[in-house]
Amino acid sequence: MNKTRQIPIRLRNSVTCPHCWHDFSPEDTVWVSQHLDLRDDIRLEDGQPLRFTPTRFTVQGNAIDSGGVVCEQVACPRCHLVVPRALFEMPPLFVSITGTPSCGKSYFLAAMTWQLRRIMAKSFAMSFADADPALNRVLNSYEENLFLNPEPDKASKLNKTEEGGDLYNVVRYDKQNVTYPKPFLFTIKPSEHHPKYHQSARSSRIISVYDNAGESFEPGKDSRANPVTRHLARSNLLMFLFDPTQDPRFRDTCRLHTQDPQVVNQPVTARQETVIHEIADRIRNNTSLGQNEKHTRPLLVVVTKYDAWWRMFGEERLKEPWDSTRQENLCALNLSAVLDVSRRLRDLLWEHCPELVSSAESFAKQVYYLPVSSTGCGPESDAESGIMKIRPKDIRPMWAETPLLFALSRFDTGMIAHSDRSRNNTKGNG
Ligand SMILES: Nc1nc2c(ncn2[C@@H]2O[C@H](COP(=O)(O)OP(=O)(O)OP(=O)(O)O)[C@@H](O)[C@H]2O)c(=O)[nH]1
Ligand SMILES: [Mg+2]
Ligand SMILES: [Zn+2]
Repeated sequence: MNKTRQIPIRLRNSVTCPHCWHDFSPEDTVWVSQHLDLRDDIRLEDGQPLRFTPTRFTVQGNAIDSGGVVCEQVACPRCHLVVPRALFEMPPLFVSITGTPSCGKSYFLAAMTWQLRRIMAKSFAMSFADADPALNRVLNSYEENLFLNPEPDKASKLNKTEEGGDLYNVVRYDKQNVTYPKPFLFTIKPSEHHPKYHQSARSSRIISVYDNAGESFEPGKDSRANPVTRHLARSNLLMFLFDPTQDPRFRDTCRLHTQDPQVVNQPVTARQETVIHEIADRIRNNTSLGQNEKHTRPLLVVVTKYDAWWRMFGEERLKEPWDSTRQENLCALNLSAVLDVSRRLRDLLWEHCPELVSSAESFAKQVYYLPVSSTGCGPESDAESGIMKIRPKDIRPMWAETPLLFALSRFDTGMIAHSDRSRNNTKGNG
């Protein structure tokens, strides 16, 4: 029987594994056995179900394992890790979130996905959903901790991202173990009342994003056995998170205007532009990008913890950068407003840390600067332990969704409507 017929209808010619980034043809997909005796897969930790190339299928197209049990999960033929079926139908969009330790990557990831689930549906007639809730379990627990916490008055925190453990899969190749970061996968599709709903097959995307530890961007931390940031080479969208509270020049200027312990009590200082140099090196080493060429994919410099440094920039709360259109429940992203903020933020960064702007712009052709506050307020520092926590009831993110919305609108599917500065003149889908 022809294997390609068994996986969903409009198959893509090639699929990229979000775990090991191997490109494979759908017909090479392996399936995950269900029969309890079929255990101890060669690549995975002991006890994991065997992966197999099927010869028998049900009429619905699911494989039958050698124990006669119907199977539903499919996996990558190289690393044997489970991949969602949506990958066979939708083009992937790899997003890399980079930055020094404690610059705010995990909080940003949680706030971004939480906001996008609601805003995409309510304002842009798009759905943003887990491609596979089991794969997104850790990120979902971050969101629940911050935004659905049953004890909203009790100070809480997200744990520091470790360089090993729960966020990684270990795969055995002959005698070598390789550690891959677990991807978080989301599908983006137009919903029924979107004007381009009929084009959804062409415009849907599967987003693959990772939560790396900041230490993984230090020199020497990515290797053959530990390719934890290899997504950089595949990345369609690079986000570099710059944390002004780690910069003494920013701290000196905003110290008088904030109680944030990251500014006043326990400052962490980091040479953050070194991360840009490191990601540039890794991308050059793993792609055909020459030493003197600029990267052609967009680089977003996401400037985190806006709540701590807003006085250096403007209003206390950033306004939502989208306007309503004539169509109910469909907004248009105001690109001019976003670009204006980007220009003003570039000026501020140029004044205080020109080496950062220069590193970003000498690496990538298109660089944009976007302020974000994942929490909308600063954490409190525990008097004894110094651990920083925040009360879930106080959390009100600002612009956490904007970097991805902006990138989708400007560089990708055309599914996010956009408008110009006049706010009446709507282009795109509006
Ligand atoms: N004021 C303020 N603090 C924030 C914000 N987002 C995160 N933080 C604080 O920044 C600290 C680090 O945040 P994380 O998201 O864990 O940082 P990370 O980049 O994931 O760090 P690693 O996992 O070590 O790489 C925490 O103590 C948060 O309370 C924000 O929007 N505003
Ligand atoms: Mg983290
Ligand atoms: Zn793989």
